[in-house]
Amino acid sequence: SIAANLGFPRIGRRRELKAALEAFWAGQSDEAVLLARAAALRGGHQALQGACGIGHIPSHDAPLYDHVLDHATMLGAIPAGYGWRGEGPVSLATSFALARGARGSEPERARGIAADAPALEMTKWFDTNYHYLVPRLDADTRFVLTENRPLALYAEALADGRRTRPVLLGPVTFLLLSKTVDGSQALALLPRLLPVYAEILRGLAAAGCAWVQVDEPVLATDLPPGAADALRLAWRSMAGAAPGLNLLLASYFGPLGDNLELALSLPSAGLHLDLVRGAADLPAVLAAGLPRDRWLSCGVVDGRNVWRTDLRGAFRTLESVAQARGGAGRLMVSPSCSLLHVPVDVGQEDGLDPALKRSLAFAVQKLAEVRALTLGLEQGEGAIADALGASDAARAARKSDSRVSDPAVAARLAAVAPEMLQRGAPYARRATAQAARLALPVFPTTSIGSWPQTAEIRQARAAHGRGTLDDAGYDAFLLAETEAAIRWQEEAGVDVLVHGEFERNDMVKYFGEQLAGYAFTRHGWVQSYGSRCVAPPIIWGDVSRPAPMTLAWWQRAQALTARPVKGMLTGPVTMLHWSFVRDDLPRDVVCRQIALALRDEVAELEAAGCAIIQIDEPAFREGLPLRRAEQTNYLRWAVECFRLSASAVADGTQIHTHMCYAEFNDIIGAIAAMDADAISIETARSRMELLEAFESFDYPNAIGPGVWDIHSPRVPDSAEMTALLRRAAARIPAERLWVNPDCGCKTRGWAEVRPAMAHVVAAARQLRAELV
Ligand code: THG
Ligand code: ZN
Repeated sequence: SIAANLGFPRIGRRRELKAALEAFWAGQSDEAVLLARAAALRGGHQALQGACGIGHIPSHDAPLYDHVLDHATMLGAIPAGYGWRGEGPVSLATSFALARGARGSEPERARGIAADAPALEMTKWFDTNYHYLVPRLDADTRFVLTENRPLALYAEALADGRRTRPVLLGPVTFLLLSKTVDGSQALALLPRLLPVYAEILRGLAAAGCAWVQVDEPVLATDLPPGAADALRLAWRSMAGAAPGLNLLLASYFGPLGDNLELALSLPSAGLHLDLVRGAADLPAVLAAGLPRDRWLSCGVVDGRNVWRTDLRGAFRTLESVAQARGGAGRLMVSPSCSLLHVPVDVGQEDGLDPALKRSLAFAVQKLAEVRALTLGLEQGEGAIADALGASDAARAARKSDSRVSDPAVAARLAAVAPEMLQRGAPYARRATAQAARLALPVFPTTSIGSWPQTAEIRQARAAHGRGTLDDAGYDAFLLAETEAAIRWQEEAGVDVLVHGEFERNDMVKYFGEQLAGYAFTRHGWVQSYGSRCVAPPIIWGDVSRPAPMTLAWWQRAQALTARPVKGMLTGPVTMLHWSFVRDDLPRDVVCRQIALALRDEVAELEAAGCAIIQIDEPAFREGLPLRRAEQTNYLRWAVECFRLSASAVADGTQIHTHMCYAEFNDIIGAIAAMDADAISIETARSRMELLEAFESFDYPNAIGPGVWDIHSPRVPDSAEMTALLRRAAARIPAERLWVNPDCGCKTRGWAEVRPAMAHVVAAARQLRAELV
């Protein structure tokens, strides 16, 4: 049996890739330096995996920015305007213009990149918090191999003495993740795509490469029409292209389920199964009898979470597989998916509680687990008795840790009654009470919550963290920023103000730090997109709220103005999705614990006089399970958790929520069921196309469709915003329409925010005038 890995974190244990990229973009290094740094990093990572005892080390798994972008540029799937001339290698300038939008720089002009070329759209990679760039295709797209990068990287590793297993995004998954701009069927391009795959695979075979990992995670989803046939065609073609080459078909993130037979029927030398999320597949795979001459890669180590593996349980699973197959031959032991989704090494976390630290495994520790399990298969259980014992001990310690379970939290959860999920009155009566209390104009204006996190704010936060700025100095600085923001909003004529969230950085971190049951890492970074990372907190115990979290800042802001200032909270579902969650409780139970903690905060804000409380749920949609059959259940408990957090208030208190990313159409019913009095959503980029959802579904409460796309530095004029607003007003009754940007403004600068918010207010005033 072979110890294998499917992908290693690219960013580096100290985010070396981030530093290299950002230095290059800032003009502080050149292309040669960037490429050398990236090569050193991947060489180091491969050596590290070798030292962990991994036999099949992945290569071509460490793109500079994003693997889907790299795949598209390798295939020549590059829209016009990005400076690529239709053949040959793609320049870094072109790749980065696709990733980040053109900057109008000299190297861009020299290559003919249009100064206003926008970035490709970003979207979430399956149900993870990683964003990939969406390739743009149309019926005329022609694929050419611009450069055989898997081959180049295989050769690079070989020159270092390592035989690696290149990773290749599968053709059907690639097409299904792409977007056609002309409404044509992406899968129709498959026949044009397959010769390029054949060329890549032949090149690898000729170089002596033994195995290629071809990722088709669409097999873990409900396949759209035509996908099964496309997979059959693609795999027949790939298997025939280089008969000596072993292809490992890799699916992950869930069971194959009804795609199992299809996956087994595809001509691959091996099949990788996610046995963490897809354990349900195993009996059927063994019963169906994957032919003995084919390899089975058992993904028994969780690549999506940070907990130590139950090594004994995983070993039992592997033994049962070996027994069913008549021996441990042709077995691979692997993480369930690429380790992209976990941090690099828990060894560098010196600030963590020691007991918690012993329960954790990041990428390096997970590979050691993979190695131990492989050794056990080869040499028998006795050979890994120490590792199994240590795993048992860590599990037992976690189970008996008195800090993990809080009886008061369990008791509160058990006492949740149905009426706690219900506001006192239906929306219409609440709206009347709120109108009387708030006396807002028609088409009220507001913003989503955050104002720019300027360089000064980041510097002050860093200085405070280092200890060079004391608590009082930092606090005075934040208060001055907040006061300036309040004064400016009043002058701009905004109706419902926000304090600006200058005291927060990542909101999940901000709230998690104030809740019991959460822990934080120092270096636990996970790539979010490009050079941007998040350090997800770890929920390791029952969650409760020892003290108010946002009350003081809301009170200080409200004291500065007679206009209403919103209370700003992050909702329970988002707090869950953007954390590493304990695996000893169902996710919905953890979510309900968070909801109860937030419910107390909501009640406390209300008691202090806060009339409008916003509970953001930007990750509500991304948490949707990949399979339709599981979506209903998720939506039920996710809606319940939101309502549990929001429903303790009186009719006259207004609850807002906010969601990022479009594509709500399929869950609009659930969004309505959240029963927030008002919701603000992203629509500006899609020019109100989102409102189509509201044609077939009568959204009952108030809604603020964004009129300004804050994701772009462009500041639209007020006429443009007025036009969007008129379109919205044609669908949504005036008394239920809010006017706002489409997301928080923390990534924008004041130079854009000031004029843009003035235009937002002008657009609302224009519509008020037209109404009269
Ligand atoms: N928080 C968390 N997850 C998220 C978001 C978030 N996922 C989706 C979306 N928002 C991702 N967006 C970003 C935007 C900016 C950054 C990361 C994700 C970012 N990160 C800093 C960096 O990499 O330099 C580090 C942040 C820090 O120092 O805390 O800029 O908002 N959990
Ligand atoms: Zn948003």
